[in-house]
Amino acid sequence: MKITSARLIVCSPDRNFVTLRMETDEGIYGLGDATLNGRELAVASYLEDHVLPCLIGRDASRIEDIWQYLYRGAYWRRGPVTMAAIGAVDMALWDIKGKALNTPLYNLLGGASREGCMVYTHANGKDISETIDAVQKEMATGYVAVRAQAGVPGVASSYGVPKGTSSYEPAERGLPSEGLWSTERYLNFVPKLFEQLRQHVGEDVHLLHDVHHRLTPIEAARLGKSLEPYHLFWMEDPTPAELQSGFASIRQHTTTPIAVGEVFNTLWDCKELIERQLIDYIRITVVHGGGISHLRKIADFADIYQVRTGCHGATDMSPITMAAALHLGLAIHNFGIQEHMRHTTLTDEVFPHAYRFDAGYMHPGDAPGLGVEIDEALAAKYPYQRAYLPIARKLDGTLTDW
Ligand code: EZ4
Ligand code: CO
Repeated sequence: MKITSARLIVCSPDRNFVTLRMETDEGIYGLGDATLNGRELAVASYLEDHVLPCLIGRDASRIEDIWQYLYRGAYWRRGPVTMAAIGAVDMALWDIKGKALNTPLYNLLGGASREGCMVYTHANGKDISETIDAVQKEMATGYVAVRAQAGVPGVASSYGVPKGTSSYEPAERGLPSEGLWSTERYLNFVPKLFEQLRQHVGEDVHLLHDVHHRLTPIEAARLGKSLEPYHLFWMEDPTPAELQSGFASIRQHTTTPIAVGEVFNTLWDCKELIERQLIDYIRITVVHGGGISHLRKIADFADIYQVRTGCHGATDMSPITMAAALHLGLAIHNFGIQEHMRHTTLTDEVFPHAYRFDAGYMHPGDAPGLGVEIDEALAAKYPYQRAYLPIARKLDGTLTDW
């Protein structure tokens, strides 16, 4: 089965998505997600100008060989743009293989290891009481795990808290906005948030929290320690992870589980973190981690060290990545949890999909391949719009890590 053509669909149904569509001479096509939040067109160009021309005429069944060809053959390795492009090609090829064999992707990855993938969603509020309401609302919808973020008193526009009344979306259209940050106020506030939360929602629901790389290791250690009474499912991205050994000091001080990796793109970004058992959950996901083929390798490596997966699943992972993550999550032994930030109705209409949510768990469905389509006519009505993640500065103007 030969690849006959491949093209990109760039659209913005409420937010930007870059989608690869690959056709074969047997009439089977595959879809891949290539969305890199705030840098979308760089990946589109990488694919269109440098990758897709090399793929025409190649055997679509040789997924591993094409992966190695793109990773090793480019000479320039790794990085989010490169790995998102490889990820899109890899997803499309797995989609084609599933359709060719008439079976859902999870079946090709070893079959289901569980009935469904536990997911967590987001609850955000401008203060503690709004956040408690938001967590209770998500629990009522059926979620058994919820990430809680609240506005920090004295810190304008805190991470994860929507401006106005619209639902939270990490990217904002136009040029990047700049918010303020105070580590001192944050560290004093967060334990109060979770103390109140546990009082109101009880002990059973899993609570998670995202620090978004804004602390030093010793500050993160203090936070983890102060949150121990409220037994979080995890503390996410406590400190920037370029320095992997930095996590050792967090580990020495706290039993709060640690999740990291949504900005990683290969195993090499987390090798030491996993090998030294400095983390509990690895958050790298299919699109940004070089596709299903590479993520499977990371998950298998992590399994040896009792590290489980907790794939990034914010709205910038298109429904194609969401499906891929659910197929992988259903199949691998060391699945931990999957992030599920619901897409807007319009996004779901552009990407009709077989995956479904039921009582806190998600299933990828049994359609052949990934089980996601794209309505190109609808997508065409929503062209790309420039958008960025916001930037934050400390009270004295210093740029934060995020
Ligand atoms: O900043 O998806 O856990 N989720 C997050 C998100 C990420 C964006 C990055 O594109 O941290 O808000
Ligand atoms: Co995060």
